[in-house]
Amino acid sequence: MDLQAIQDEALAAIKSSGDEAALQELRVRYLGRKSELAGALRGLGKLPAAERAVAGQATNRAKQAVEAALDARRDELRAAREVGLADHEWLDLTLPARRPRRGHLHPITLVENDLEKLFWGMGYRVVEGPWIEDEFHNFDALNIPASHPARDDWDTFWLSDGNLLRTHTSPVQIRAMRRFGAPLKAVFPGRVFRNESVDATHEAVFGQLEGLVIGRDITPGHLFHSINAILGALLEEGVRTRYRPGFFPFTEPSFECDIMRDGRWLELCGMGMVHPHVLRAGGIDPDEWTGFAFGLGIDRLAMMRYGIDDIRWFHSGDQRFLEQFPCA
Ligand code: YSA
Repeated sequence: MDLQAIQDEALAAIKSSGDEAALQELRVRYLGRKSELAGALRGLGKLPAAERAVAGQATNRAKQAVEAALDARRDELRAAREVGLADHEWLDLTLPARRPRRGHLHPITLVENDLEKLFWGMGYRVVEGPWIEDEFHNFDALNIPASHPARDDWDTFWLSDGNLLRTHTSPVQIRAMRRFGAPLKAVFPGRVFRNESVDATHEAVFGQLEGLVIGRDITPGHLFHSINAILGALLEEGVRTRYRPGFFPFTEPSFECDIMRDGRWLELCGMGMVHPHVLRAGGIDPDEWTGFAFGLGIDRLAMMRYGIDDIRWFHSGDQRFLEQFPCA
C-alpha cells in the first residue's frame, strides 16, 4: 500500500475509534514496530541515495500525521468523558450533612464521673477497691462481728471459697486507712452486690460512692457541709434534702440523708462519725484522730437528678431510655 493510502486508512480508523483502548490498538497497528510505516522507514536504507531523502521525508510526514491524529483523538475522547462525568457524577454541596450518630455514656457513669470530679476538686483522692471481698474487710473491721444482728441487714452473696461479693463500699475505708494512714481524704466509687428483691428503688447490683475524711477535730458539721455542697452542685434547685438519725455499727453517731423530688422522699446516703473500733482496725489512733464517712447510692442519685421513677431502667438495656441522656 502506498503511503497516502496507509495514512488515509489510519486517519479514518482513528476518527471512528470509540475509546482509548481502541486508539491504543490503532497506535500499535499504524506506528508499532511491525507496522507498514515502520517497515517503510527501515527500508529507506536500501533505496538509491537520490530517492532516499524524498522517500524519507514522505514517510516521516505520514507518520507525523498519524501521530497527530492519534493525539488529537485521544484528547477529544478524554474531554468527552469528562463532560459525561459531570452529567452523572456530581455532589450537591448545599445538601445538609448527615448527622453522625454519637455514643452515649450511661447515666450512672455520668453521675459517677461528676461525683468524682466534684470530690477531686475538694481535695479528695479517688481510690477503688475489689468487688470480691473477705469477711474481715466487709464486716469484722467495720465493727460488725459474726454474731452481730446488723449483718443480716446486708443480704450477702457468699462465694464458695468463703469470700463474698462486697455488700457496700465501706470495706475500702479499711484498705485506704491501712494504705495511706492519717490524715486522709478519699472517695471510693464502685459496684456493690446484695441478694435482695428488686423493685422500683432497689437493685441487686448498684453503685455506691463512699467518702472518708480523717483529720483533727473533724465534726458532723464538716460532714453535712460536704454532702450539701455535692448535692447542691449535682441536683437542680428545688430538690430538698433532709438528715435524720440512723444506725450503722461503723459510725457513732450515725445519720441518713434523704432527698425529695416530685413530692417523693428517697433514702440516698448513710453516714456518720467513724467509730473508734473502725479507726483502730484501719491502724489509726482514735485518741489522736477523728473522722467522718458516708456511703451514697449512685443509682438513686441518678434517679433524682434525671427524674427517673424506676431504678430498673438503668439495667434495662433499652436504647430509647439510654439515648435521652446527654453525651459527655
Ligand atoms: C454508712 C456510714 C458510713 O460511715 C459509711 C457508709 C455508710 C453506708 C453503708 N455502708 C450502707 O451501705 N448503707 S445502706 O445500706 O443504707 O446503703 C447506702 C445507700 O445505698 C442507700 O442510702 C441507698 O442510696 C443505696 N442503696 C442501698 N440499697 C440499695 C441502694 N440503691 C439501690 N438498690 C439497693 N438495693
